[in-house]
This record gives sequence, C-alpha cells and structure tokens, in this order.
Amino acid sequence: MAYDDTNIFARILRGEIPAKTVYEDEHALAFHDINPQAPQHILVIPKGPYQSMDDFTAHAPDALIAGFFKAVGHVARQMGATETGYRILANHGADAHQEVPHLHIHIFAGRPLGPMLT
Ligand code: DGP
Repeated sequence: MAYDDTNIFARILRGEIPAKTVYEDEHALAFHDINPQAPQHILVIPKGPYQSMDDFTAHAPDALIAGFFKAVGHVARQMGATETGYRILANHGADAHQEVPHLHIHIFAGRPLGPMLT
C-alpha cells in the first residue's frame, strides 16, 4: 500500500496543522499526543514518507534510521524519565490498532505504567 500523504502526521510535518512540539532535528519531530494515556505521552515521528516500523526499517536510509532512534532516546532523556522509567511503543497495522499511517513511536512516562499490555 502506498504512503498516504494526507495523513494527520504528514500534515503536522508540513506545518499544515499545529502540534505541541517538544523536539525537532533533521531526522525527527516529537510532539505531545492529543489524547495522552500517561502524564507524559510524546510521539516521535521520522521526517519521511514511512507508514510503519516495517516500511521504515525496510526502506529508509541507514542515516535516517540511526538519526530517528537517536532522537527517540534524546526525547526520553529530555522528558526526565530515565531514572524513574518510561515505555516506548510502536503500533504496526490493524491487529495493533495503528490509527495513523505514518510511523510514530509513543513514549509514556510520569507514573508507574503497570505490566505490558497485549
Ligand atoms: P496509534 O494507535 O499508535 O496509531 O496512535 C495514534 C496516536 O495519535 C493516538 O495516541 C492519538 C494521536 N493523534 C491522533 N491525531 C492526532 C493529532 O491530530 N495530533 C496529535 N498531537 N496526536 C494525534
């Protein structure tokens, strides 16, 4: 399936709709989730037309993959949660309820998160 450049995160990347940005570099943009599931709930997205973790890791240049995951680590540190703990999560496809077809890593922090959901 081709990348749909009308998805909401593509529109945020193009600056067409606002987001509460917390970090940006050449590889990634990070912003508050509109429907937070924890006291801190940040989304990190790559700058490029990648639908999911599968698409990204199969097709993105190595420099972008490295830069993106470095940005995820940077944002987690910026959230101040490295001592208390945080969770990162990426949903891929229908079984995982991926709603937005642009790769996004969720970072949850700010409270005990309980056991992993399945
Ligand atoms: P997922 O199920 O992994 O595809 O999660 C999509 C997340 O995106 C969900 O937690 C809500 C968030 N979201 C959806 N629309 C918007 C939006 O317009 N702005 C922001 N900041 N977040 C959004």
